[in-house]
Amino acid sequence: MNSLHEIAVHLQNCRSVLVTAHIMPDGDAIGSTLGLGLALQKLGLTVTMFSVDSVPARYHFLQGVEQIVIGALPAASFDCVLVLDCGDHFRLRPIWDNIKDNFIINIDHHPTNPLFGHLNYVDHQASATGELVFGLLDELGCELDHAIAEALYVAISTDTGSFKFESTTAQTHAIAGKLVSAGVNPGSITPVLFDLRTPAAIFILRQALCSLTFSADGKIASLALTEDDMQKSHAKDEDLDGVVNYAKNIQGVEVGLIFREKADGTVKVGFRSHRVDVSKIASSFGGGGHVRAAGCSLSHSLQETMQIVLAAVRQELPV
Ligand SMILES: [Mn+2]
Repeated sequence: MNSLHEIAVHLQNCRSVLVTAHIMPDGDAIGSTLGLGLALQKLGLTVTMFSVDSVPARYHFLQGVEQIVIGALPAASFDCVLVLDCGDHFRLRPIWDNIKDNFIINIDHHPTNPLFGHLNYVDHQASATGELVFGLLDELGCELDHAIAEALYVAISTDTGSFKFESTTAQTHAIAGKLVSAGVNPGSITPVLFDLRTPAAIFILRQALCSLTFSADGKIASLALTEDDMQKSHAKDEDLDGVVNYAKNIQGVEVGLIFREKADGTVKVGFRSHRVDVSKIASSFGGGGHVRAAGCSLSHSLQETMQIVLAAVRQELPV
């Protein structure tokens, strides 16, 4: 493992960089990409910010977000590729073959990260990759402006569920404090990030709640959505953000699950837990994540996937 200082020194010798994060980006992926990308631009580098999948609408207010190139990787050469918030290189699957021969810098906070970069900085104590980007900007001597601060604030506040997850530390709040000092207004951003819902998100939430089932004496709560449910609700993947928490937050539940049948025949599974290490369970199915929030995809029918995953979760329940 390397230090942020080593990464900063390396970047000072780069001229053209690609900054990217995982597929189906969340607030940490977008905020970290944008925060670091804008900062490196300020330091005079030629920066391409890239995301395989589109930026969820709730992050469109961020300044500079329109600079993030979506979908097809530009045919340019880069001195290095900064990969942010990717628990493993599979989370960059659609472009990995095109970037893997570049010099890769891997900055992440997932405990399952196998250190796939040439330089790696993985700190699973950090609440968000945004915290690590903040540390890197400090090493680079980059002054925060409003756009950078807002991007990093979005990264950190979304990955901590608005500073309420256990991953939130004194350091998290100290960094957030500095971002507020740099001009971020939590009172105007937080409702946009956490409260505002599209009609489609409410329709798919209703559908998800109708599918609620319990197993293991009420210790596991599952939600299941078919592709048909998604289409009828006109819901996009981003409309499912946080829906799994309705299962997790039921009294007596140890593990909340959401099963989402996808058009390609796979079933995506989201895990949330209070005590159980769900990253271990997700990893056993080729996925990954954090101890209390993880995910994986299986190539079985919805019913079969539910049986397989529920059996695995039952094994891990506290006695
Ligand atoms: Mn993250």
